[in-house]
Amino acid sequence: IKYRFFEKASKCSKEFQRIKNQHADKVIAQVTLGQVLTGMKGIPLLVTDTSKLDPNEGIRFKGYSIPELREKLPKIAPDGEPLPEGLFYLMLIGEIPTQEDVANLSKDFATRAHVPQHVFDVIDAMPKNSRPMTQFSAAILAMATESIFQKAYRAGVNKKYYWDSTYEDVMNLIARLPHVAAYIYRRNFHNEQHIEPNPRLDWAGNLSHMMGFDSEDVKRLFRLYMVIHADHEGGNVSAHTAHLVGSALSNPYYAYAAAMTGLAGPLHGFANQDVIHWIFQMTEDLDTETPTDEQVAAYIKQTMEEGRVIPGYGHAVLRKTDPRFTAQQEFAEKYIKDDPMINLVNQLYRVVPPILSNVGKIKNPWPNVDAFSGSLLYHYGIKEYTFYTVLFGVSRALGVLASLINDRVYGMPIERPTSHPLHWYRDMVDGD
Ligand code: AMX
Repeated sequence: IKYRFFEKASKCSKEFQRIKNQHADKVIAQVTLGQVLTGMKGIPLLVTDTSKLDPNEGIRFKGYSIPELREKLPKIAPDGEPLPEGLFYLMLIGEIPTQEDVANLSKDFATRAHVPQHVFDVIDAMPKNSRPMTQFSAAILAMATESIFQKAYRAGVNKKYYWDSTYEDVMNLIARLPHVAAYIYRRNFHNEQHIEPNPRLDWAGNLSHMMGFDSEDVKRLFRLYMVIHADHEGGNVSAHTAHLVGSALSNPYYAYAAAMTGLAGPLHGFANQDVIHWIFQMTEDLDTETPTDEQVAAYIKQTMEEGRVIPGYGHAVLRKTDPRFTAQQEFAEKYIKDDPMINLVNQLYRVVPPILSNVGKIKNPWPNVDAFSGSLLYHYGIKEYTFYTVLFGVSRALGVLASLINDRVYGMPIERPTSHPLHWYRDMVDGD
């Protein structure tokens, strides 16, 4: 896989260098002050090849939509969900893998999956009430002792080979994340009764196993979950952070630990736990498990009047229902009959969008991926919702770290936009 990847990526690298050298003066966009002051939305500033987000259609990975991935990527059982290893292969190499390619990748991850003891020691040294994402980010940082890139850099490797040791770090890191995540889960919620990995299982199946869920139902959900959370082009907080930190030639462990501290924010990956927390607060405050649409509508309005957002709704880029939401909804319809939490999530889908639309300023009233994911986990007995963002974090490694290897093959420079004090912008509009 490594050399198949390099063969493809080096062609793109030549394109990158040619465009950079021959067309650097070409103007490709105008920047408005509004864009600068609202989070740089819509400015084409990054090169990311793994996936592309369309505001109306949603994410495509190397051109494939989520329904297409569910149909075309290799699966363990013909009617099951695609293996995330296959998506990783697709993002790296640009082709749908064969069953054999995916089996080889699963084996490769299994052979790299050993987590050094000091990483578990670092986790164990933290108070049990530290947030799971705090433990997860710290554990990834602690794993930087293993960085092959860092050793190669110190030994003076030529910059054209940076990609090689980055690839090794990325493969090792992805292989080890499920064990780290499961360790945190069992430590916090199952009395430190840890479960060893099973090297015969696929990457997502093994995560489910180590968390203590050996049913095919949960493994199937985890495969879907890991596929749909893997990437969302380059500008989201976790992907952009990994790219930015990586652009300083920080090793992949540093870059990914930083990305995870971004994912831990409520406007990003923390939203998946916030959704369940908010639903619980609502049913408690309304004193009913089955509120009417009118009660729910009033609660939504009250939340916004308190200056809070409705978690799981809205998006910086998307302008329609997130296809990742729809994929999970279809999964629930197929496999789950009448679950109270899922019923509430579906009720919110009916009630929230018209209210958010009426506010006027909210650009996207539709649900994002986080509106659904917690209810599925909850249904299968993973009720400890403070852990949910860690699962998002395991998955996001696939796309973000595939991009980091690309960055190194392309020889991307350090990222360094310009900043100005507020008066500079004021003078631009008011004169001095
Ligand atoms: N509830 C209430 N208000 C919302 C809202 C929501 N779900 N979504 C947007 N708004 C508000 C914003 O806070 C902003 O208010 P302000 O002008 O007073 O600051 C205004 O509407 C305009 O925001 P926007 O341009 O539509 O969105 P954005 O690009 O600034 O933010 C996002 C996008 C996702 C942060 C926002 O929609 C939000 O906070 N949603 C809830 C949290 C959430 O679900 N995050 C997960 C996103 C997906 C992910 O990364 N995992």
